Amino acid sequence: MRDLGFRTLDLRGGGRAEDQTTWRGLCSRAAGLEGEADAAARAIIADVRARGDAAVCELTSRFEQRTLTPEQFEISREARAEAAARVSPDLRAALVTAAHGIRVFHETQVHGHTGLEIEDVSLYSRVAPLRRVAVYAPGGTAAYPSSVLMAGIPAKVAGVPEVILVTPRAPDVVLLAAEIAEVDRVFQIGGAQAIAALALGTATVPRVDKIVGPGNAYVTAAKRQVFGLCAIDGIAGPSEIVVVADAAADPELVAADLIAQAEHDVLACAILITDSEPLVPAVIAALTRQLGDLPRAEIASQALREHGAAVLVDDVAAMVAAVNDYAPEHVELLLADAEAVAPQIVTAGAIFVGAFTPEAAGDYTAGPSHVLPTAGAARFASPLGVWDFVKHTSVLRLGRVALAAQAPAIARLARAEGLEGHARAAELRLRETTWFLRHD
Ligand code: HSO
Ligand code: ZN
Repeated sequence: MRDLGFRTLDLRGGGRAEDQTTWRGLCSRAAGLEGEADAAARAIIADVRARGDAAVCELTSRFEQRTLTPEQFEISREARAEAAARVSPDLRAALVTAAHGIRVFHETQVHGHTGLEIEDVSLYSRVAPLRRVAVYAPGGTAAYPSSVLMAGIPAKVAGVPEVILVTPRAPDVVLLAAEIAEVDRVFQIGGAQAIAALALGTATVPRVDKIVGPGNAYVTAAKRQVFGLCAIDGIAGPSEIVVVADAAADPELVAADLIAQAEHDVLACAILITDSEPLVPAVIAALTRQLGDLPRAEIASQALREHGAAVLVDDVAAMVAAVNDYAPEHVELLLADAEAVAPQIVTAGAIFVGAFTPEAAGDYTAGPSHVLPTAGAARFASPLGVWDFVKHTSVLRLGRVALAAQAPAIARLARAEGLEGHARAAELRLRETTWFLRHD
């Protein structure tokens, strides 16, 4: 049998110097840095800004070999319903099951107002949904209906009145997922030109407040460049998993879950971290066997070889430290005491605790969104959730007594900053005029 090439890094007792260097390299990976896609996206955004719909049509035909007129950008309600009706009943039932789990979970995230009310002062943050957001769904083999549920449902639970699905290709099952997620409109445009059109607005494409969802390098580059014109959810890199396993773990489960990640993409990262030396060859044997009849074996093997590794460390504390350094999108704990280790992991996008929680459950039905921070962004970023689709507005109300108490400080600070107008704006209100008192 051909050697899988799944490298082993030995970090025990300080580790081999070259393995340490390789591991540091894996931990400092970054999502698509500035590159060729950025220059292309910049030119596309400028073109859409100048020519709107005409640019979107021309770029779609150039990059996607599709002819599309502006009247065809949006898929009509009737066409969507017809497509959704063509999906097989068992696939429909599975999507409904997944949507139920996702909706129930996200309803736990909805929150109310915060603030304080003391005497004649009321200060609070008003939480309100964004008014219009776009969910981008990539085309090609990554046209996942599950991702439409995972982004569309939290947006709707947050109360966004208009959720737009944007995708270069809309297979029937994606349109059914849009219907189940209660998406409002669907546009069949894609690439950097779609991102530009959404951020700027064209005659046909409405301007949105936020764009979420993963896309290819050009979509990602365009999202980064339009940030500021609208919000974005983050910069998505290739999907990744760390499986943390000890001597008690079943090597077949470890291998299955590494493969489930590696089959996404040749760039996917699937890493095993363990303190059990015998587990490593057992997992490699299981990987080789399981890849034998896997439809996407080519992709998975290349990902395992080029971006995967088995990392051998001394003990549980070292496993935890390694996960926190790597900051994975997903981490699975296949440990005798997974429950005790989970709270110590602070940098992962999602933590899967115990042998009955495969990452695949998180991908489809469990409920938390599978749109998660990648490329180490889990150090500072969060899973997609209801919080991505709301904004806060501060609401301040002072009465006369409160303003009188604050006015001297306001005036003093304003004058120190050379802003006399500010000082007067506060002081004016405290003059004893009958006109003013009527508004008190
Ligand atoms: N594991 C992927 C999501 C996905 N898996 C969609 C299957 N379909 C990134 O988190
Ligand atoms: Zn997946």
